[in-house]
Amino acid sequence: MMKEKLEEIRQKAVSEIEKATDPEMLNAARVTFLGKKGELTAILKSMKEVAPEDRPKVGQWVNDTRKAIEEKMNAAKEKMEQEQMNHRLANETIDVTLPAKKHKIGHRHPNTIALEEVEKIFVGMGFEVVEGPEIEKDYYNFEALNIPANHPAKDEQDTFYINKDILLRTQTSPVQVRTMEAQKPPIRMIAPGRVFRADEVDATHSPSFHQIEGMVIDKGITFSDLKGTLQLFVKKLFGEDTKVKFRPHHFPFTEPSAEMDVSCFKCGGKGCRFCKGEGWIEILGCGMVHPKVLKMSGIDPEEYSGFAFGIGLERIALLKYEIDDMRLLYENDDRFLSQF
Ligand code: 2NM
Repeated sequence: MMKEKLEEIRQKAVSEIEKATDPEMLNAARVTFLGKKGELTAILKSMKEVAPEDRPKVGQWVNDTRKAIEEKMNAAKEKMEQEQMNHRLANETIDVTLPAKKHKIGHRHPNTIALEEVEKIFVGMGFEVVEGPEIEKDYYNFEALNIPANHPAKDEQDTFYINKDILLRTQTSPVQVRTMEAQKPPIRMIAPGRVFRADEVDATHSPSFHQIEGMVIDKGITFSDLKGTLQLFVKKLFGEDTKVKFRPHHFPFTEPSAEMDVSCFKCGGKGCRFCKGEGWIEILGCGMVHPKVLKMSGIDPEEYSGFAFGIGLERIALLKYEIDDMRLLYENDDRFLSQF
């Protein structure tokens, strides 16, 4: 009677174990047949109903049944784990022969290449490179440069104001003013950096671009010094055959003022597509620092004189690399940048 019951339990257990397709089902079978509230434990608990002389025998049967079920269960578990491992081995293979990801090493931006070339030329002539704040006082950006309150450059349409006294600098000349205030002549400096104007983006304009301004102040500096210095500069930048031409112009901070053209380095001045048939290319603005500007910054115009100039960095980069659209310099397109 007991023996048949145990055999029935064993068969049910084996059948459950064989049906199990995952560890959860196997565990459920373990609870059902071997657990504390399981069927075998129930039999053990009913031993008191068995005649005392039969108890060792029945106890042995129960143990044999437990052992048989456990063995079956362990075998099933091992098989399941083996299958799982085989599945992972088949699916998680790594192709160690795949080429590695290439590390791409970048390089200087065309603006930076052009800037460093310009800096090298001026440093070679004894100029110091000086930087200053991009957020400036109205005083340094306009007033100290003899730009009157009603000047069109001061219009809100052209300048980004933080408040009425503070703005984003529209030129790097504030750096020259700060240097004049802080140092006694002789001063030979260039001030490269980012400047801001409220312009719409197009092929030749951007609200943020870069300038390199230069200034020399000493006793006896004349327009001849300006011409000689800038002539040498463009010869080094565009080639020994480069000629220069000065056209009268107006800036509030210089007097006299001029714009300087260079002979086209593509056609040598004959006129071509690059210089639009002109033979000349406008390159910078310059002039003798206005006596009022010197005086406002604490330099005696009776004792000292100086010249100054301003160049657009992007303009140099565009010319040098024959790029026809300024926007390309800012778009960060690797297909463009990798050419330089
Ligand atoms: C230009 C053109 C001409 C200039 C003047 C000064 C200063 F501070 F000395 F007055 N700095 N830069 C200057 C002169 C800038 O840019 C087209």
